[in-house]
Amino acid sequence: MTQLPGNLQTIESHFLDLQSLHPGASGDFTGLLNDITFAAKIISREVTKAGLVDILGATEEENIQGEVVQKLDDYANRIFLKCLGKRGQVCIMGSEEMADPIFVPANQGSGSYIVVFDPLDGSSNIDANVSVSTIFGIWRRHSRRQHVCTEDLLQPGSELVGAGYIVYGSSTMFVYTAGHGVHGFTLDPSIGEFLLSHENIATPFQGGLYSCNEAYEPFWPGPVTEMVHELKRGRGPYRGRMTSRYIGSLVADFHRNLLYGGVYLYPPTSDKPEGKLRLMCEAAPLAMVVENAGGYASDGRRSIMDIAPTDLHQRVPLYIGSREDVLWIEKKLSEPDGSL
Ligand code: AHM
Ligand code: MG
Repeated sequence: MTQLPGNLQTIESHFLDLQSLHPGASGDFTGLLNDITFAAKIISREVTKAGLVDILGATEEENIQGEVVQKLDDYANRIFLKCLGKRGQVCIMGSEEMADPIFVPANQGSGSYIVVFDPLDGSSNIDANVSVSTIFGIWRRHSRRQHVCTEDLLQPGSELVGAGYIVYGSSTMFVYTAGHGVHGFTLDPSIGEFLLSHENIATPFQGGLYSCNEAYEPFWPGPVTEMVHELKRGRGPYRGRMTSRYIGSLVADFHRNLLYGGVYLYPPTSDKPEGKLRLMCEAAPLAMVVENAGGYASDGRRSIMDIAPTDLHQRVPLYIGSREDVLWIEKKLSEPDGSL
């Protein structure tokens, strides 16, 4: 007997299903997710043809983090700014590529949403055809004042109303959560649609993968080194032999561990006591994703979701992935002789 194929669902129809869970919703949030999807398709098109056109290489300009901006970073940033909030849903946009947030003037709409994004994370991998990604977090504006300000922007991860990422890899995947599960969509480039491919992603409670840049071990705090050694010796929550996997592209590492189980860590080092990754545009959105998939994210002492940012570009140490693994790491690092 011929088997009927499963239902095909586009990402847009998934967003509409989400909206129907909130009777009375204005449609602004749905519109915003659609705008992000549209930006993702354009960026995906450029990333996948990057090897064909003369777009590779650096612009020679430095971003706020002091890193050389790759042309595709710059392009992805501009696409995001162009696509977001066209319908006036957004009041503040913050990007890893821009020193200052953009406050939308009150006379150009009174949007309820704040979007912070890393338009193209892992850009050092572009020339080697390794996966790169976009990360985004969406917060709701709480104040009623006429003009938005920094206070509206600086919210902890626990206040996120939506978050996700787009990974431009062997295929382009859009993964998001709005608090009702984590769902993944794969882009079918022939029809230009993201189709539901990974419904309700649940990450294993423990995993056999750990991902970190081990070249930094001599510069880690002693307790981090000890904890990683224990993990390798099988003294962590996972009972089997651990395996190391590190691409050096955050979302690619995170996404693999989300599906297979394991932990990604970017601890502090003596030269970077705050770590490298950014709280608002990288750590907090991924923390929301992992928590909605049953995992956990910590800075080594507390949940990433609980950290109130004081700056858009604030950095944070990150331990993220399978719940039991990250809780074990947090416990190890908070033992009396394990303090960071
Ligand atoms: P970026 O935002 O400048 O691209 O840097 C973030 C990237 C992450 O994708 C990756 O996990 C990390 O930096 C790798 O850093 P390192 O080379 O120090 O291991
Ligand atoms: Mg980044």
